[in-house]
Amino acid sequence: MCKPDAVERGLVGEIVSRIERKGLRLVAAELRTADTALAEAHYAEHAERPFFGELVSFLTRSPVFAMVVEGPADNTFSLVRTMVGATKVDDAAPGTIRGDFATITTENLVHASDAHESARREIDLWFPGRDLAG
Ligand code: FUP
Repeated sequence: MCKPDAVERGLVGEIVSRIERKGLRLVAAELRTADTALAEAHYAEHAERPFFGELVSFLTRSPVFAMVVEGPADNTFSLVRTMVGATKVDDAAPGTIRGDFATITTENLVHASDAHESARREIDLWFPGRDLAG
C-alpha cells in the first residue's frame, strides 16, 4: 500500500514502477480513503501501542493506493518487504523505497504484508468479496 504520504508526494508511480520492474504484477489496485474502522482493523496488532492513535489519524488523512501484488512463487510478500526497507527510516537501506524517499518513521510511505497470513487478512480487509487472497 502506498500510504497517504506517498500519494500526497506523488510517489505512487515510482513505487508501482519499482514493483513492476522487479517482475511482480498488480492484480488489484484502488485509490481510496480509509475510514477509522478500516484503519483500526488494518493496524489492530498495534492497538495497545502508544502511537496507535497517530497511526490511525495518519492512515485516514487522505487517500491511500491499496494494491494486491502477485509473483511467480509463494514469496511475494518477502520480495516486497525487501524492496520496502526497514520500518525505522534510519535503518532503511539506500535502494529501498523507504531508504530512498522517507525521512521520518511515521511517514515511511508504504505498508507491506509481512507473511502469508497477514497478506490474506489485509487483502480481505481492503478488497472484500473479491476472492484475491490466493
Ligand atoms: P511495517 O510493517 O514496516 O510498516 O512496520 P510496523 O507494522 O511495525 O509499524 C507500522 C507503522 O507504525 C510504521 F510504518 C510506522 C509506525 N511506527 C511508529 O510510528 N513507531 C514505531 O516505533 C513503530 C512503528
